[in-house]
Parts: sequence; structure tokens; C-alpha cells
Amino acid sequence: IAEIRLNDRFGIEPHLGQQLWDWAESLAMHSDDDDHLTCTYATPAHTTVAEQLMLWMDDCGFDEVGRDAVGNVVGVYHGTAAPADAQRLLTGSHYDTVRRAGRFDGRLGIFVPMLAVRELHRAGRRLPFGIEVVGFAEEEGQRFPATFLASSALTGGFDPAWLDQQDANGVSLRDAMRNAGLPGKVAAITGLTRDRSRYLGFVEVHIEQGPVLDSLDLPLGIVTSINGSRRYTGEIIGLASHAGTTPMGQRRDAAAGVAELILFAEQRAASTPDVVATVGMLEVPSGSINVIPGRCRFSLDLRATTDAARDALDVDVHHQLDAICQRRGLTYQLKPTMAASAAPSDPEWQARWEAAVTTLGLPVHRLPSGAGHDAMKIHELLPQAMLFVRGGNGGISHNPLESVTVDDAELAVRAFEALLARCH
Ligand code: HGY
Ligand code: MN
Ligand code: MN
Ligand code: MN
Repeated sequence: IAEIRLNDRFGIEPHLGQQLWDWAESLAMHSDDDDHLTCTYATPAHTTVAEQLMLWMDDCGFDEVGRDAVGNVVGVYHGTAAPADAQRLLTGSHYDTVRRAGRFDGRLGIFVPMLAVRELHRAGRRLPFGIEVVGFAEEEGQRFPATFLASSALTGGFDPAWLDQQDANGVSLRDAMRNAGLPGKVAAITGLTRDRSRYLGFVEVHIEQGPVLDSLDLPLGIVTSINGSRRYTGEIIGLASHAGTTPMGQRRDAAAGVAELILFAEQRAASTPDVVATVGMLEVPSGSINVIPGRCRFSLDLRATTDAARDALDVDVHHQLDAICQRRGLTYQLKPTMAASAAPSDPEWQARWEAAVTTLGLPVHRLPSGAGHDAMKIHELLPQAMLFVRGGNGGISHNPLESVTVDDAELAVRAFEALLARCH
């Protein structure tokens, strides 16, 4: 399928895919510095990203466009019924990114429904239900530890204590929000909780961020479940001492302790199916070349397709950490920063995606999501299911090499349009 260009196979020019590609490219050009991309509240440049999304939503013909108290960009396209009592399909994805990111993680899932609305608007069509597209803020948890921070506001799960979380420079979330022109007040945030009776469900389109679809030569895949995860920030404490004079058997080397933990986590996860473990951040604060590390900070990201497997991994990693510190005369602190349960797709919405993909003449391939998504947070409020889009370069993601073809982007929009036709 990858070889057959869309217009050979379907006789269609991928103009929607091209528009999506151009938007993604244009937003990426905004990224004059890493930080403003990763955090919704960082700099006016990032507000530009939110404002740019709002401008494009206006151009697409949304009836309501705005930025809410946690920085979500929300566009609503009304249906035929009076807005007051109409039901809505909720959809969208996040617009913040990790550092050194690609340009499709999150954003693709905002652009796809925006283009479907643009096509409806241009055709002067209204569906029996409204379409609410959300560009979620703060999904990645790069600047502040809380992840799914902004999608949590829709489910009523926003923890007011998060407002006091500080970034690496000691700026609180509350102040960062206010610097970005947001109220930074709990009342304004708790008011964002959605009434589940007003919604048909939630769907999210996202790049796969993995190698499966690329290896199968498939443009689209249906997500069966989103892995559950637990995240920690930790620090092992030993004793800083002279690198030249301290005998090897008398050291309390904090970095060596973390190194042992990393290799244990890697081996434990590699030997268990559908389980992954990652230490993505590692630092010897004020380290020196000739000083044995007295402290070593690290992060932990543990994931599995079921909560039971996730928690079994968690227990084993804790046990190993205790054993390492016992043996090496070290102590540790481990702070949980996030726990998300595995989120199985709603069967009805999964079936709608399967019917939509079949309509395009494509095979249905089902796969779990190793990555977390806003859908796993909205899962607490509404039935949800996701559609994955093939990533090029072996599906690499959280890396500037992240890529999607114009043709696959076009197919994603057309699958979304086919899904809309099955919602009523
Ligand atoms: O970490 C994740 O799985 C997602 O990119 N937030
Ligand atoms: Mn991501
Ligand atoms: Mn993402
Ligand atoms: Mn996500």
C-alpha cells in the first residue's frame, strides 16, 4: 500500500494530508527554543502556538474557538440540533511536546478533526451532533511533573496541589499560568469538568510512535488498549569522597547504585512480555571528575499492558533498589509523579474505527499503545478509542526524525470522516 500513491489507488489528491503536513511544519517553525514547545505556559512564543491553532480553527469554520483556564485550545463545530442540548463528539490530542521533539506527536490528532470540520463547513454541512476538538496542553509533563495535566481538567481530576509544583527554575505552575495570561485559579479550572451526558464519546488520532505499522506497510491501525504506567523521580544518596584515595571496597558511590538499578530494570523488562522500563533522566548534581558521586538523581518510567503487570514490575524495581542500597551502604528517595491505569478501548468506538478503515479499502490491524495519551485520562470520563497513523523511519518518535507521509495523513482524515458518518 505504501508504494501505491493515493491518487493511483483511490483517485484522490491528498490535499487534506498536504494541509496537515504544512500546519505541522509551520508550528515546528515556531520552535525557536526547546522550552516553549515543551510547555504550554513557558513563553509568549508558546502562546503563539496556541493562538496559531485558534486562528486555524477560525479559518476552518468552527462556531466557537477559545483557550481555557489550563491552556487547552478548544474549537466547537455545532450540529443541527440547538447547541444547548446537542450531544457532542469529543476529540483531539495534545499540542505540547517533549524536548527535541518531532512535529506530529499530539498535533496530528488536533489537525485531523480540524480538517474534517473544515470539509463539513466548506460543504455547508452540519451533523446531528456537535464536534468539540481540544488541543490539550501539558500532556507530556516536561516542565512540571504532572502529566495529562490539562486533560485532567476535563475529567475533574485536576489536583489543585499541582498549582504549587515548581519547574527547574523554581517557577510555580500557578505563576507560569499567570505569565501566560491564564487565571491560575482552582475555581476557573474545576469549572472545566465536562458533563459526560453531553458527549457521545472521545476519539484520538495519534502517530503510532512505534515500528509496527511501518513494518507491516500499513498506514492506519486500531488501538486496542493504552498501556498503564507509573513514573517516579528519585535520588540515591551515598558519600562524596576522593576518587584517588578511597579504596574501591570502601566507596558509597551513588551513581554506581543507580547504574545497577538501570541494568536491573532493563533486564527485568526485557525478560517480561509487554512490559517496558526506562530511566530517561540521570544526573550527578555538582559532580566532579575526581569526586565519587555522593548523590545521583534519576527518573523511572514503568509501563505494561495491564495494571497487574505494571505493579509487579514496580514491586520488583523497589525490591532491587532496597537490595542495592543495603549492599552499598546507600539510601534513596523515590517520589511518585504519575500513575495511569491501562485504558482498554471502548468496543463500540473501536468497531467504528474498524468500519471506517474498512471503508477506505484498508485492512484492519489492531495493536496496543505503548505510549500514553490524553485518551487514557479522558477514559475516566467517556468511552474512548484511538486510531494510529504510521510513522516513517521505523516509527521513531520523541525525536526530530519523527515523520508521517502526506498520503497517510490524508487517509487519517478520511478515516475520521468515515467515523463521523458512523456516529449517528
Ligand atoms: O510518554 C508518553 O507516553 C507520551 O508521549 N506522553
Ligand atoms: Mn509524546
Ligand atoms: Mn503524544
Ligand atoms: Mn498523548
